[in-house]
Amino acid sequence: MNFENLFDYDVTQYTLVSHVLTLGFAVMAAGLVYFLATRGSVAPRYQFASVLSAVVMVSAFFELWVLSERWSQAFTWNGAAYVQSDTLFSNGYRYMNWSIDVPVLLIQLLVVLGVTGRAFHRSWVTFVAAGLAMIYTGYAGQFHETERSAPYWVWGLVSTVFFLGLLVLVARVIFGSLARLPESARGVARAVWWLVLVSWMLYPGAYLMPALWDSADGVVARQITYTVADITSKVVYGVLLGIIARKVSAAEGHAPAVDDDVARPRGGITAAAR
Ligand code: RET
Repeated sequence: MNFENLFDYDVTQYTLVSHVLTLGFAVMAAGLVYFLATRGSVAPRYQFASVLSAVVMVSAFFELWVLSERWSQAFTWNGAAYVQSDTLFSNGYRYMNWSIDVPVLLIQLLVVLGVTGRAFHRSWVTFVAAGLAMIYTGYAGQFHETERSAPYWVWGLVSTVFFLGLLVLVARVIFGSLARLPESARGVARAVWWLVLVSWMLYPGAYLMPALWDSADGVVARQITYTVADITSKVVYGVLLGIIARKVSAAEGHAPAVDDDVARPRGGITAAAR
């Protein structure tokens, strides 16, 4: 049982949650179009990263859509407030979505940063194992968030250990790859690190919300936090990785990316038309 089910909501609170959930899945749909449309601007070996972004978009779209439907079924207007109906709202759907998205987002990093061979295999296995362990221990803990008994804190803590391990690994992969990247891509790679650090920390923040702000406003804050985290960790992250892939492709001489990189089409119909 999630703490969303404990409160009544006024019109503003109810509508705000409904709007941010809708914003969430609308951005995922927009992201899907963007990642598929820009796929051809990178060298073939980086195009897999765009496909992975598209996979993340589709799974997040459906998860947030279901969650949004769930929100509108779980509460009904009684003339004074939105009150609980016979359907429960549940953030558990988010955890199921992360079990797809977290491994995919991390593998995407390896593809774009050009990690190959045994190093790729080793990082891939650790990313998936630590990612799933982080998610499922947190999933076990969130069932106890309304009473905040020992399992809530213990599972949350165990999950945090895996989370910190993952962050160390991500830092190693990013900073260990900088020397291999062209000069023009290094700043973006560092930005990816900061983005991961800040956007991923929002998820444990949302987990803690029942303990920090146990009220209907806390529910609104939690759903806004989740939406900001989703848009930054999935979409903005994918856009930044796409920029790195284009810069690396340009440095490797992939023609569409070279044009893109200097923002000035050369030759052909486009130049003639100018
Ligand atoms: C939990 C439980 C409490 C402790 C910690 C957590 C971390 C969750 C994270 C989730 C990241 C999700 C992403 C999804 C993208 O699609 C499980 C909330 C540390 C870091 C990046």
